Amino acid sequence: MRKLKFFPFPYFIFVYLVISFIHPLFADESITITTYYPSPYGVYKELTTTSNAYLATTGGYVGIGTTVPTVQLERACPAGFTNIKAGNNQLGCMETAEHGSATWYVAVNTCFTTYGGRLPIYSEWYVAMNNYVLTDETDDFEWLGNSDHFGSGLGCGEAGQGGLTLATSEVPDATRAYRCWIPR
Ligand SMILES: [Ca+2]
Repeated sequence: MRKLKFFPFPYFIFVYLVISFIHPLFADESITITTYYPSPYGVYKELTTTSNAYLATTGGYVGIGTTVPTVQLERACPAGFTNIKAGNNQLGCMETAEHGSATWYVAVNTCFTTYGGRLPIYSEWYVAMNNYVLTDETDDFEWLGNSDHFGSGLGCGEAGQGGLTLATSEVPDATRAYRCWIPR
């Protein structure tokens, strides 16, 4: 009977080590975590759902661009804007300071190209001025986004000269101050 010329044990260790090294290079890892109350806290760098997503379903708030939301769904406002919110709802972001005079066309286009926003309609402008302290609220007329249709004496909305409740309309080629509005 032939004698075994090598001891097999080290050979299997070597194969095991090679497989252990190669396996993670080609394998996808899929981990499903099911948690029950109380659920753990977690911070994720990136999170993707391929189907439904449910957030803050039993209370709490959802923040986008903020870690301190105070209403059900809140987007952070850019610098220079005031967050307009009440009653667990964010209405939008109103520019805190007005722009210098420009035509209605320039005002509308500037708000869109700069912020992706628009001019506020009168109700948005009014509640922002009436509930928050913004600059130059009643020093002059500011363009509004409502009454956009021009013709037969109608014009683009304007408000703010001498009081919050003074609103009228003006032809869009006139020049007025304005501030931009970003809906939530
Ligand atoms: Ca003003």
